[in-house]
Amino acid sequence: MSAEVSTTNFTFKVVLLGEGKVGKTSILLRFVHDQFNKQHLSTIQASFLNKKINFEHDDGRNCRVNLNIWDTAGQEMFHSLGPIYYRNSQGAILVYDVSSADSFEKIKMWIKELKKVVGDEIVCVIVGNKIDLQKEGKAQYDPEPHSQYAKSVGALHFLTSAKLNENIDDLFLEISKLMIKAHDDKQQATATLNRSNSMRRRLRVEENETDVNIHENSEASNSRCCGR
Ligand SMILES: Nc1nc2c(ncn2[C@@H]2O[C@H](COP(=O)(O)OP(=O)(O)OP(=O)(O)O)[C@@H](O)[C@H]2O)c(=O)[nH]1
Ligand SMILES: [Mg+2]
Repeated sequence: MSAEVSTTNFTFKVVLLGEGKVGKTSILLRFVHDQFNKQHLSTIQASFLNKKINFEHDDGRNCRVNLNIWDTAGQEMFHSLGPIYYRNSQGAILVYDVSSADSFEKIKMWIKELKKVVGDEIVCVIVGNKIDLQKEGKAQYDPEPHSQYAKSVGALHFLTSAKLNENIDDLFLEISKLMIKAHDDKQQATATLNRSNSMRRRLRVEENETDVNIHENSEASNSRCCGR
């Protein structure tokens, strides 16, 4: 007889951020449609795609995650639209191009902005894309300082190639696991807060009841004292 394992459903909003041409759209198209386009078509403002993934979590739960992934425009003129897309997101994927030092500097700026505007409410993953260029000898890339930086800001660091479909599925799987953890932690914190609030309320009620008892007792002793 096989025990039926229940599935836990989640829906998360994830936003792709980073400089123009780093490969945000390519990462999304590879993940959702398993496609790659050699041409660069600048994203205008933003667009989104959905994808559901199923997996067994490390804690044994069967999870079904509905990812609502927003692909934003990297061009500077669209930068001010960022908060519209990241404010209600549970996850942010910050993409740079491993062959462009400038694009990594842009990541630092995004991290600063996210920490300032949404704090620790959002799970951040930093992604160095186009690692195939290294293999082809078209880029010299040392990932170590970037990994160190990611660690220092509490973010995971991933190296991907949308072109060769390397690490793309893992990227979305890992960010999903982190968002589930953040969701669980938040629920636990709320439950603890509710428990301590109801405890405080009960203590207050008990204090009031004690007042009444004291009052009643003192009336009783008064009446005895006065002999009425
Ligand atoms: N070699 C290589 N090229 C890539 C990879 N990913 C994307 N590209 C190319 O890089 C260029 C830009 O890719 P996009 O996905 O359009 O970049 P983007 O970040 O969405 O750009 P914006 O929409 O302007 O912000 C395109 O020519 C892609 O074919 C990759 O992993 N390896
Ligand atoms: Mg794009």
